[in-house]
Amino acid sequence: MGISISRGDITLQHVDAIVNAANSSLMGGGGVDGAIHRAGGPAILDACRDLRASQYGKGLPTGQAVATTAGRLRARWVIHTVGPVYSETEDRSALLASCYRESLRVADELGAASVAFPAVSAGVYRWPVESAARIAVATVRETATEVADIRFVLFNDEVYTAFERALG
Ligand code: AR6
Repeated sequence: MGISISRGDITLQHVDAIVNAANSSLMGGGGVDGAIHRAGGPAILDACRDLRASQYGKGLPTGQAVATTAGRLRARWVIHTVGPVYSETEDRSALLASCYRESLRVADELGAASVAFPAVSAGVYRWPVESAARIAVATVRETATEVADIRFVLFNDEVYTAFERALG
């Protein structure tokens, strides 16, 4: 397994699966979620609606992951995961780690050889960037997976630098 980082827009990645930092509703939102739905087109939202109408009637729980088509994106699949909202009074690190572990489990089920991750929870959900990067890198390193190429695609310098430090 190879882990790399790059700066930029995750929707432009040539990978088998792009991970989306979604919310439980799976109905889209801002940040990377908005960018993925915009670039991938309505097929992604249609697939999310189907999931809500079937096994995820109450939404996708925090820390879990589920795949849909990637629509018009170059990727074959989008893997939606729901990060925890950061809390100063409760340690939700295990839920954030679970997002990376579960996304890789879904990627293995799909047979994806390459996966791109954003910095889950590090935007609207306010997770401190250094901590988000440490949890992301440590969890991916600890997870047994068939995915050969794992990329963290970071949108700004601050997040990129934090991941660079976490990779060591
Ligand atoms: N490519 C890569 N990274 C991006 C992109 C992009 N195109 N756009 C933003 N980022 P966020 P969260 C970075 O807020 O904190 C949504 O409304 C961003 O700079 O997208 O998990 C959902 O619907 C940050 O570093 O996700 C949920 O309601 C990282 O992606 C909520 O936000 C994650 O920021 C989820 O919040």
